[in-house]
Amino acid sequence: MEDKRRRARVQGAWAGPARAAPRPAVGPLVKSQQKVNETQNPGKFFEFKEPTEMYQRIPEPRVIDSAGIHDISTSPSGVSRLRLFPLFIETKEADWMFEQLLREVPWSQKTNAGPDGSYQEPRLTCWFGEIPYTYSRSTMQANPHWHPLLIMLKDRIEEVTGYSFNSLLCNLYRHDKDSIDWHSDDEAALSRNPVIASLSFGDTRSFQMRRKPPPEANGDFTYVERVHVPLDHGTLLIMEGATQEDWQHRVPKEYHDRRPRINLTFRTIFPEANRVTS
Ligand SMILES: O=C(O)CCC(=O)C(=O)O
Repeated sequence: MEDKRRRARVQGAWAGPARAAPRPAVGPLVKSQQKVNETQNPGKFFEFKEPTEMYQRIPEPRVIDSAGIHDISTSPSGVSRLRLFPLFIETKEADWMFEQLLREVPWSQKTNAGPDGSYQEPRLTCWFGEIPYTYSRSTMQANPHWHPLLIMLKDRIEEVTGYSFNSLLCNLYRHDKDSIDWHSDDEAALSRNPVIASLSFGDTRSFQMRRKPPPEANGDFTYVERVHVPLDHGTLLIMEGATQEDWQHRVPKEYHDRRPRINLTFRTIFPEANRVTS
């Protein structure tokens, strides 16, 4: 037993079988043996090194699912603000509205121009408004033929929020693999600090936001703040202030089955001549 204890003291763990011959003094033995082992088994011995870089934590996303005003950031561009109205449209009413929009909106698949050529959007869309809307280097032509239900919804949102809108981009996510990638609604036609009213029907999808990184991050989004908003049947989300300047958003593909979802984003488009460019 005494021999076992001695070996434990020397090496910090039980060593090999006891040897009959006496050993030299403990200190030098440890050092010289460690040296041999380090060269024979590189990487097996723990060596403390001062960290050369600051440890940076990847923040957990903030989940916003309660009614009210949520200021998600403040910067020199201003406050980025979300307003959430769960059950803005009561469920029974939302049910028939969803069915009607699914059937009667003239949905189509838009083709955009990307750096690697043209691609079809992984969702269906429809544009309503007197002014054409261009994003991802492809234009949706003016379409003044508003569906009466959409006019009714626009009026309701305007009444409650006090904002007014002249255009609407409708998105139909047919299933879990339909999505919209990271972007900001920051086209010049929307002017500065646009207010976007986003009304959802159908299956719940995760609306995800990430803050744009500071210039020194060189476009690396790893450590930026994130916000997740589950958008369910009848929920209204208003994005305002610096939200489009300071944040991006997306609706990612899902790994589990999702039934169809319709999202209506009411916006104000400014004619070319009146755009605020700063
Ligand atoms: O479907 C959504 O909730 C988001 C739609 C969107 O990001 C957009 O139309 O720009």
